[in-house]
Amino acid sequence: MAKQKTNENGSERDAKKADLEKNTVSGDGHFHTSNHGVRINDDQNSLKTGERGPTLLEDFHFREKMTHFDHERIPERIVHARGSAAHGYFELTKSLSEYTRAAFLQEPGTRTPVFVRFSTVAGSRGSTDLARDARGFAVKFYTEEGNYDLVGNNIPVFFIQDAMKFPDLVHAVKPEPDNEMPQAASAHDTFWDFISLMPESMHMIMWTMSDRAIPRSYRMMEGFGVHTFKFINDSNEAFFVKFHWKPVLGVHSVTWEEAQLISGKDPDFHRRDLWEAIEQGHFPEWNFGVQIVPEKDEHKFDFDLLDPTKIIPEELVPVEIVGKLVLDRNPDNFFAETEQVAFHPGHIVPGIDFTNDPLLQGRLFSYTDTQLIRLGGPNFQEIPINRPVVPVRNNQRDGHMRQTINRGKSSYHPNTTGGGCPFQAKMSEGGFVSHTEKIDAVKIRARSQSFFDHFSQAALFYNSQSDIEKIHIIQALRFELGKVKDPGIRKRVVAMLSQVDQSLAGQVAEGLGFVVPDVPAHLNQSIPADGNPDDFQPQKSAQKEVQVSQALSMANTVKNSIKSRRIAILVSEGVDEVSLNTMKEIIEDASAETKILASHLGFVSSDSDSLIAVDETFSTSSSVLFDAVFVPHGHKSSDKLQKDERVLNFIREMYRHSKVIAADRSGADLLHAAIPKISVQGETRLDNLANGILINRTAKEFIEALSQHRFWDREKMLNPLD
Ligand code: HDE
Repeated sequence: MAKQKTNENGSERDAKKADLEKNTVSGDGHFHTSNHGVRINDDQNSLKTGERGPTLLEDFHFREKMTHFDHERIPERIVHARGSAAHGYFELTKSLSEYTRAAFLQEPGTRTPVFVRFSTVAGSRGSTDLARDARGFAVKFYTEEGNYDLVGNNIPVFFIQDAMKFPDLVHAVKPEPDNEMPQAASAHDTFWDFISLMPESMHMIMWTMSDRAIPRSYRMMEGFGVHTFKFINDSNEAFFVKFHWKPVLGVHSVTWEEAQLISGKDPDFHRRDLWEAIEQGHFPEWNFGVQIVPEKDEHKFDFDLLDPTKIIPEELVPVEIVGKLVLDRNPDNFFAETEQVAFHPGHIVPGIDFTNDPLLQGRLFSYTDTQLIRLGGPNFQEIPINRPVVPVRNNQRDGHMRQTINRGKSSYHPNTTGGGCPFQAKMSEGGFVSHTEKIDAVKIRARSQSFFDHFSQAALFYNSQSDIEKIHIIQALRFELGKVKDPGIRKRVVAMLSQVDQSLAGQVAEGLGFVVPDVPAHLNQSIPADGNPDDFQPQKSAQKEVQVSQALSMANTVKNSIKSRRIAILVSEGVDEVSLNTMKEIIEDASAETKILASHLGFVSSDSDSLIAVDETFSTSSSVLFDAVFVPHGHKSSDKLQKDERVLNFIREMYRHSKVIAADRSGADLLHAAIPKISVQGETRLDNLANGILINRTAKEFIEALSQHRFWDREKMLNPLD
């Protein structure tokens, strides 16, 4: 008998299975089989008694196929249901051995495979990517010491201070229970009712009402660990640490009007953007930063490090960049990977530990619990995307869908039947040992006084914004509260805003048609055990160390690249081929992407009668899916474009959304037809570099303008708060 291939366990059957595996899972042209491996001869017709007769119960293939289909959906995540993910790696650039003994943070150059999932929070699985919402930024590091999950958001603070309030927050923001409306939106009564009674949420509200909550791309948003964590080094010293992801492409957003239009035109906008960038080799990249505070400095700040509604301003503790994250591979299968991945803030490795942040402590319970219902049982860690790269050996056994075939008698510890295996690892052998922390306390259901300043950092955020960012926050609040039906809720929120900034509250109130009301008698629901609710007022310290923080404004972000930006080129018959191709090549050389848009698919003929291939039409595409527009030279082409209302609207939207608009010679006729002229130092003209409108400008000027992302002054000229 020919020698059979064997795997490491010597099982012939397993070896054979491994050989066959790719045939059954890849759908790569091999025979169709049933799930018990029998080749299927007819997948078109069910088994019947006669060609026109009833279907037979014995049709095992039909029943198996239909049963599987009937069970294809699993419960979606209760929050963060809508998401997209990618594989990649984390590379350490600076050793953190001084602070932590985590193996993957020791040697610069060490690469750790990662799987990263981005998400919105409130919407269900099929909802739009462009909802006004926080974004999840969850990273699973497959380290040599086991999996480490950094399950963060694109906003560095959270709505609530204690996990006890999480179900309330989520119930309030989700669609209302009587009519299941609105989907993926916070602009409704229950959310704002809850917020109006929850002053601790005010800092996070400032962020979610800012443009941070409507990112241009997952690739252009920051990520934060939110809680303060602990690093523990080899000498068992502890350091407080906050984690940051800083996108190499800078932090950029769309406008609220755009977000709403994109939600209709392409609700998969962020998912598509991430997928396509990776397919095109524009691998998304972030720098990894840490803010480190020695244990002895825990009480040095005028806020509590354990309070998840607070940041550590970068002016007080700078962010040190120590690594980079690169996403370079799309998942093979959305369900198997993106849907079944199970993150958990409790997945930590030696050298990293928790703090007593009460929000974090509560999360440590919730994440395993939710996987039990979502992924169907306790063996979710065995799903391929969740498995660590190191072996798993313990005495856990059985349960739904167990994959591991444990051998031998022993499933307990201590034992002799299994030779004492698996052994416990000493700290020196890489065993995880929780950091020893002295706690001398009474059992109490309460919150520390040091958590009660709810407004200073909300004000810090607001004060750190540029003028246009402030305007966007006011507009967002007018929109959200304008959708609220109960006037009492609106007024309570505005009263609370007055604790952040009087002029902010005044302008929001004006948009809602009332004057800023008095501050309610007791704003604070976080009542200490022995306190009288009526005595308890939130504090706002008079003078804070940091009044304005540069890092909080997107106006100060990186603006040096047009990599992977999308530029629409509008054409019609008679377009000047040289004008078009020159610009197209320059843009593509700078690693940006062009799409040729015309009124029909197929080809348009140029002025020299060559055929130009059309990528998308004015009906299938939309201005909001692009970062800039270019109209090439060509009298005939420009004339025809001007007669198309869709094209005029395309340019007008580009103008309203403060994007770069460029034209070559007669292409400018279209711009003149679509947008108003601007008066610059007494001269009325359209071309204006400072305003992002470029006529007959050089390629260098175009690239520089586009790397600015937006020209917000244009918006200011439109009197946005009128
Ligand atoms: Fe989560 N959160 N969360 N969360 N969270 C979940 O876990 C929870 C919080 C975050 O892409 C759930 O597997 C509680 C803060 C992300 O799969 C659930 C509390 C931050 C993701 C859960 C919080 C997050 C989740 C739902 C308050 C930023 C998506 C499905 C104590 C630091 C991960 C799941 C992914 C998902 C509970 C607060 C981030 C129910 C109880 C703060 C990025 O377990």
